[in-house]
Amino acid sequence: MATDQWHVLGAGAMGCLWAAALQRHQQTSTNPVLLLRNTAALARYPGMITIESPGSEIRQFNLPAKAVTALPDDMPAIQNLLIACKAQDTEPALDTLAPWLNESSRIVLLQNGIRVQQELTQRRAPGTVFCLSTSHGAWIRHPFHVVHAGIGKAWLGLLPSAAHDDTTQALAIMLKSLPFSEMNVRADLHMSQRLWLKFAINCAINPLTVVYNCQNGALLSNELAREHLQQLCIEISLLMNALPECPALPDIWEQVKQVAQATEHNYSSTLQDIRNHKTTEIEHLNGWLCELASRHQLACPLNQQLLQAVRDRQSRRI
Ligand code: KPL
Repeated sequence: MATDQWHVLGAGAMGCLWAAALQRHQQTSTNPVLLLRNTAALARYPGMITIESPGSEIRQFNLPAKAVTALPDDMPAIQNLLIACKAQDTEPALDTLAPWLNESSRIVLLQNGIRVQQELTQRRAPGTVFCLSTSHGAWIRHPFHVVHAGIGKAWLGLLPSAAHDDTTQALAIMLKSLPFSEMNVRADLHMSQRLWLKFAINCAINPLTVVYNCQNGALLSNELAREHLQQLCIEISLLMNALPECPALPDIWEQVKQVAQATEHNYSSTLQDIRNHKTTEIEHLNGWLCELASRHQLACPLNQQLLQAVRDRQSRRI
């Protein structure tokens, strides 16, 4: 059996992008298998993924796919699983996949937030849960057809886990298995800090793009939104400084300004979900931050208001 067989869970923009890159990376080995939500999703799968990169031709990748809900009992254990579904869908999907996961199955998480990453790191065997944080920009033109709009970078790391001290070696092995060159993946030995910072940035940008119904850059150019963003960054910094589990982070307002500028034409993933009538990851962003704040009796009025505003928009599905 090939040692580097990959399964990719989730066929959104990131799932398709990484599945295609894995296939190119593993030309001489086994094709990655796309894991789809159910048999209805499988029936809609055209048998290939299409990737469109500005300035280069459209490429198609024939990848096998299976429905998570109809995997054969005798399927061998999954060796490597890249999870590209939303944060809130991860644990239910892993429960369904449990019969095909064993102690040595390696999991790579691509979600926004930090809660799922922390929980799985604690729950699964040491050194088997990896986190990927990426600045690649991609969106779905049609189902299974992705536009790779922004060529970015990706960072791979593990969160600290008491029983595992061989992080560097585990990372080096995993890095080789991923399409490190094509997707600009590099190892990060301080993944906790990177994920907390990304979490802080997402808690600032994502809900406000919903409230102002705008691209990321407009949060800086619209005076009212900019003032709101700055106040929110102050609250988030105070919270992050007070949370004992959060590592020291650089200035949140400066970091948020840089990301909003660099992604000025992007619609945040939360606003895209709202516009597409999908459930957002807000419970894993401001929802989780408010939960941590309440555990430590810290006030977070701005985060609470924004959480409620996104929940309202989500429940109205307009
Ligand atoms: O990660 C993002 C998201 O939209 O979820 C940002 C960094 C805000 C870019 O759009």
